[in-house]
Amino acid sequence: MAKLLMTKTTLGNGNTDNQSVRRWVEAQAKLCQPDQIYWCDGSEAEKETLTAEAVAQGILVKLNQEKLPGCYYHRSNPNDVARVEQCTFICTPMQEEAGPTNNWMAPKAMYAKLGAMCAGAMKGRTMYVVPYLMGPPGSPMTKVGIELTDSLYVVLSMRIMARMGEVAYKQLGDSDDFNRGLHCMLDVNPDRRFIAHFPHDNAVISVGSNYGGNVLLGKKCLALRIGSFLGRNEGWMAEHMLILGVESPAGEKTYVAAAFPSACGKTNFAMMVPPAHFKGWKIWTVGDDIAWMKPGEDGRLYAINPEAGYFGVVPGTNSKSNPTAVQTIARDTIFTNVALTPDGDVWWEGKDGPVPKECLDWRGNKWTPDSKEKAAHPNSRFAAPMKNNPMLDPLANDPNGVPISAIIFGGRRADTMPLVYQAFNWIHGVYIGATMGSEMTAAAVGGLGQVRRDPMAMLPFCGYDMGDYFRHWIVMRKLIKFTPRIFHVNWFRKDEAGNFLWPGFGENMRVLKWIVDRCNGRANAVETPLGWVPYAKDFDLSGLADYSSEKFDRVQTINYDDWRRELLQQDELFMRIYSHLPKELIFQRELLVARL
Ligand code: OXD
Ligand code: MN
Repeated sequence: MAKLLMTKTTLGNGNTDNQSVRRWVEAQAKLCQPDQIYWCDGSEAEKETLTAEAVAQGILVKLNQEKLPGCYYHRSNPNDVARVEQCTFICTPMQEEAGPTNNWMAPKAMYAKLGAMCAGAMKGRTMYVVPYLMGPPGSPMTKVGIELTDSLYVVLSMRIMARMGEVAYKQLGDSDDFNRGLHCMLDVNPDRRFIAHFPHDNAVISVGSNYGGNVLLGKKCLALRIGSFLGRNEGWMAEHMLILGVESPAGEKTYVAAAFPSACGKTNFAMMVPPAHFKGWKIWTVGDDIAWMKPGEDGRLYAINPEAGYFGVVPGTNSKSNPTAVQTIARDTIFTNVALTPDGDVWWEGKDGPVPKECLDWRGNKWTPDSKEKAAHPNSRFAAPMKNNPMLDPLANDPNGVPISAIIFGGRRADTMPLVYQAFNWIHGVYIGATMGSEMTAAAVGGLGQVRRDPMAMLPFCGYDMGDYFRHWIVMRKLIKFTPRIFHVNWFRKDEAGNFLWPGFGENMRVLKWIVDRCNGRANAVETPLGWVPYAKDFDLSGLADYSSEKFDRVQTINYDDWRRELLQQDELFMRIYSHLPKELIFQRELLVARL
């Protein structure tokens, strides 16, 4: 292969003849002025070299390899621990295209602003060229991205989260259709932090952060914000959804996609282990965060998981909440912002086993059980390869994806929302998704605990106007012959004393079974103003200790006062996005009011 015509020292074995890639990298290097350019090839040897380098530089700490083979630890700057929506911009030529729920700046102005910040920003540093795929190799749905970054932590995380290296150049060939991602850490200063998307150029520039959601550019930036924009233009859907396969004892497989806001249990749900009572049932994981869905030739909706790893919230992960994750993160994992024990192990609130007598907290300060602060940051994360998942679906790497029978929307709601109900039809389901609300979590900075509208869990991730996005959902109906059934769930409803009305975790299998049975024409349901719901007698509660059918009725109650308030809150979103809001959704609202 021809040597790269770089003016800088070039390192690494990654190489490409693709002229568009080479010209673009050259131009960015001219701007950022790194001392050297490292072309990643994605090999195991490279992983070893770069990991050793990261350890030598103090970016990673090698964990106890006997307990945690292949695992490393990273501490981020304490000002940089979550996504920052106020610093996230959609830069379309017209503000109207980005819509009222996105921050906007004209592309020219943003390129100029960030260009000035990036100028010379990599002096004395290395620019890593990270080619990657979102999606299985060879899939017509797969997209190529190239991320240029001065963060070794990003390089090593990207190779877990995406299919990274030569495989991307192979898929790209001599095309210039790749996402151009530039990441400069700068001084990791919140005042100089921007995550800017240029959907018309298929480009992203991220500066001033080193937190996963802001800087692993394949994930939220390409797979969701740019992806949703591309999907609208190209006739497919990019969604903030897990994908799982439910296998019955008879071997019947039903695939389900589910949208919950960040840190509301998508990873746990995607890796659920059915309780003992569900003998012979299995849950297989396809993905835990993102689904790209496209109508197939047979008229069904097919989904791929564009990612290759899991970037999950650590606290609360244990063998009750997610035994599959416990196995998945036992090796080859990068832990960020958890606590570090004296024997080179990691710890977090809610981990199995004893609380350590002493450790270093996520900031590196001494921590004991008497400390007032949490040892692990509430948004501390693991980055683990999906191939470690013992329940990885055999079709997770299938270029054709998996056929989706049900779509589930859900939020974290202490009141109002029943455990489960089913939409009357697709358009009603779009309304249910569009009006979703959830209590805010630590995955994003600000507003903890407040209910905010988070349509389809895409509020922070939709790369264009939210009303147009709803329109796209409605248009997709015409392209899918066998539409998935749509459901809403809420695992988090509480009674007046603040106790959860549903046990959650593995017991969510009971809800999933009803959903799967509905899709396969087997379960009864009764019509309510909200949609179809199960009667206690049609819902499997057997073997669930201390759970009466009265309690089930309570978790399913429709409280009319709550719903009046809910409708007013939903209106706030609809008013905000009114100019592009499809009229169909206003009719759906009227119908709901009439039914209530
Ligand atoms: C995530 C998020 O990291 O949604 O997946 O914040
Ligand atoms: Mn997410």
